[in-house]
Amino acid sequence: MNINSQYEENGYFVYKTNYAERFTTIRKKFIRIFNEIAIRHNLHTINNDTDIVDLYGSKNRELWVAAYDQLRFLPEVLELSNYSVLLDIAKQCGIKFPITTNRAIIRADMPNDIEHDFKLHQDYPYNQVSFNSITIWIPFQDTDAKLGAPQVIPKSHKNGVVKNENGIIVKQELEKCITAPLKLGEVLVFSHFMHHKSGSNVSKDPENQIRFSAQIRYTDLSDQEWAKRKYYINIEQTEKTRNPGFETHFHVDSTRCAICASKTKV
Ligand SMILES: O=C(O)CCC(=O)C(=O)O
Repeated sequence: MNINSQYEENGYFVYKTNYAERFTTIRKKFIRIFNEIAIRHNLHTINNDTDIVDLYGSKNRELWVAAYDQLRFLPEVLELSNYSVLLDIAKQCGIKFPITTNRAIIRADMPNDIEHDFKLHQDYPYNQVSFNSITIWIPFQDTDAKLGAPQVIPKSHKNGVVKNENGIIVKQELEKCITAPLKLGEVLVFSHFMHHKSGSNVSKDPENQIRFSAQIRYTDLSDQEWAKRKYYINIEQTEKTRNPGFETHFHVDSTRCAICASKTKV
């Protein structure tokens, strides 16, 4: 199966990029950001994951939060969405005129911190952009089930937006979830309609305790259906707007989409 048919059939696929070295460099820079704030507050230097975990568990949690908030603004992070391989993936998923849906999101999932796990959801309700939009989930280290590899429900992208409460799917069919472990350099690509959730980070590996990841989202300015909605973006995230007021369905290309073609007015 080529990427395109795998994607259309399952709603997701894993892609091996040649960016492992770049991702390692970015991870090291993340650690440097935590170090920078620590030494400026006369704390011990931060050299590794264990030091960051210690800061997180200390009375200086607010410094952890301040450093975390800066990760997404690193120039190296801002340029991720312009990586040629990622843009090529977007093209292979039918996105002809890629634009980022929002700024890159960086997660730093700490061990045994389930409070921030994202329950089963679809990305579409959160932005409501073109139906062919994709998310590229990038790990900055090997990410197995113990480190909280993402969980997906294959083929769950085929029915448009399903009923949700504040974005979280009402019918939680967790038994259908499979884990998508990723090696450094691999990325997980999925449709905005695919049902997915966080895996829990229960890592005990001192070298690899924090699950650093980026989520890059591409949407398609050339998508006819979205253009007709005047490039609507659901910026106001209320429960009301997370259940779209229009019919939704997965398509790779609105000009080839039978459902879009059958509608005179979207
Ligand atoms: O990284 C995670 O654990 C969840 C992220 C996610 O599901 C999302 O951003 O849509």
